[in-house]
Amino acid sequence: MIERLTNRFKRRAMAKRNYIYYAWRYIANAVPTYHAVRSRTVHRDLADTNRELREHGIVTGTTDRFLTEAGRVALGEASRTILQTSESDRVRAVVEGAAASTASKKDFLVNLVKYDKGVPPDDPLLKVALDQRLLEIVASYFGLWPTLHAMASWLNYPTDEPPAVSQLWHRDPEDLQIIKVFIYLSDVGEESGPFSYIPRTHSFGAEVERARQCEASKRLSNEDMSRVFDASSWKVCTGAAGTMIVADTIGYHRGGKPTSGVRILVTFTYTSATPMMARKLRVAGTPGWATAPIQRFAIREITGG
Ligand SMILES: O=C(O)CCC(=O)C(=O)O
Repeated sequence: MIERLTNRFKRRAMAKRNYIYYAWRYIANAVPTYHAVRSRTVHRDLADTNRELREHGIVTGTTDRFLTEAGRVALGEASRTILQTSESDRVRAVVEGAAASTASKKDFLVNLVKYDKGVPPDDPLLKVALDQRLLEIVASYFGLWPTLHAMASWLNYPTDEPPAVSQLWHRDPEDLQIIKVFIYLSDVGEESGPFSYIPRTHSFGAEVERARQCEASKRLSNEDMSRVFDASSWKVCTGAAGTMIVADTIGYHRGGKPTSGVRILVTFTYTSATPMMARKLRVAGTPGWATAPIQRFAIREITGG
């Protein structure tokens, strides 16, 4: 029922809170909304971050802005393994064109983590995705406790092909509101294919009406986009390794198309409890360390052997 309603807003931003939004938040997501309203937040220094995210649809910074100390330690552990994998023969062969990409439809990236048997419960990347500070930021943005929908690590490499799929400007389809987090594990300059975003084109953002001019096509080139939003208004997220981006990807964005070198990152997707696209994520066991209710909620129904 709720999917029938929310589907009308798939890949669209809402200008105002309408009855579909209220049904999504207060009826379909009554439980996570109740939790967000009733629970005490642990981190009390997030007002500026939450305000920036609400207003612009995107907030960037170093990891200490978004993660607890424990989350940063886990990120260090995860990135050591991921960076090692990025130098393996398998990955080099793909980057050098001697083997096919590991990502369906995206022959410009390699998946650096594989969770064929589910995410191990003690996986350091899971600890980052369930970091309590990060979850509280997402909960404040949604107004409900988030669900962890997906996690991945990518290496993007240059190709001779024109920009395709996520390399073109688009809105994401997973839910009425979505938060994607990107953490760069390599330095990302203009040539490395930085994540780019058009601020205020997320739901309730000040540019939603103007962005309607883009909605006739699912994906837009830079040229098409610059007719509506001048390139000077694009937020191009270059940054050193350790740069973190938190964005509502209903807002217009496009992904990395490196022209030289590679871009390595980890990414998490958060939705409500009633996404329009089913989550494929599984956790192969119960993470005993995830003791906070907001953490357990984010992975409810997907844990176990
Ligand atoms: O590769 C990126 O920077 C962003 C990818 C993207 O567009 C997405 O995950 O929706």
